[in-house]
Amino acid sequence: MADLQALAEALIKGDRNKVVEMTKQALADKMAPAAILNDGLIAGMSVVGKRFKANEVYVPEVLIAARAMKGGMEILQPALVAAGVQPVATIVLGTVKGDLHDIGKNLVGMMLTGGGFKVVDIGTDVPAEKFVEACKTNNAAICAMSALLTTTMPQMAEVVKAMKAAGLKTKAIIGGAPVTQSFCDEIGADGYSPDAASAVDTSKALLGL
Ligand code: B1M
Repeated sequence: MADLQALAEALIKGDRNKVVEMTKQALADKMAPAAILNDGLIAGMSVVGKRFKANEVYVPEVLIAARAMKGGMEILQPALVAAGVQPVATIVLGTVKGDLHDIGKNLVGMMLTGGGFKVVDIGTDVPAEKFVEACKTNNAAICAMSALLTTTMPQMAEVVKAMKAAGLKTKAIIGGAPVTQSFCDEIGADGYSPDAASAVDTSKALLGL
């Protein structure tokens, strides 16, 4: 019988081949796809997130764990769909207009995916109207924005303004090296996260999960 704790540990180590094999084995053993996802893959990614937050592991380890998670998810996805397992919620994610930095945004996306969210990544240099349109089209619960330049931070305020003008109920969260909680309060965003792992906690807290 497949061992989901061992699956989580293989993911923490970033052992993609092992994660793929163990996910296949768990399905062959007729384990519930939701259990494989929650107690294996997401459990492992959540440990990686906590260690990253505590500076016990760094960007390369997170990328390697995310690659392993992706391998497992490719195997698991059809079974999840067949079992009717829904993602926790949908999050639209992008770097704001004028800003091309995407390394942090991509890490945030990986952590959110690892946290069970469906992430719609709309890229970099994204204008406010495109955030709004993507939130509407995808019925997003959260709109997540990244900015690395002090000069592009005001674009976050533009997105929040455009979301309010469009009457969206979608929550807005922001992050990136120059972004702070006080800036978040100033522009009326719903949440701020200092790092990729915290973005999962902030999103879950905002949705009462
Ligand atoms: Co640029 N750059 N860059 N750059 N760059 C910085 C940001 C800078 C601080 C360097 C410096 O001067 N010391 C500076 C900004 C200064 C400022 O505004 N105060 C700067 C500048 C000035 C520029 C240009 C203007 C340079 C020029 O052309 N004259 C130019 C701008 C281009 C543009 O965007 N229009 C530019 C270009 C570039 C490259 C293209 C060369 C490259 C980007 C490549 C890429 O992203 N694909 C680049 C890089 C790599 C950097 C540095 C060196 C590293 C950024 C990075 O990826 N960090 C950066 C200096 C530095 O930070 N040491 C710098 C690693 C990443 C994991 O961290 O993105 O902070 P970070 O993400 C973290 C958190 O912030 C958080 O989670 C992540 C993981 O924990 N987070 C979120 C991020 N988004 C979040 C969203 C959330 C929650 C958390 O919720 C939604």
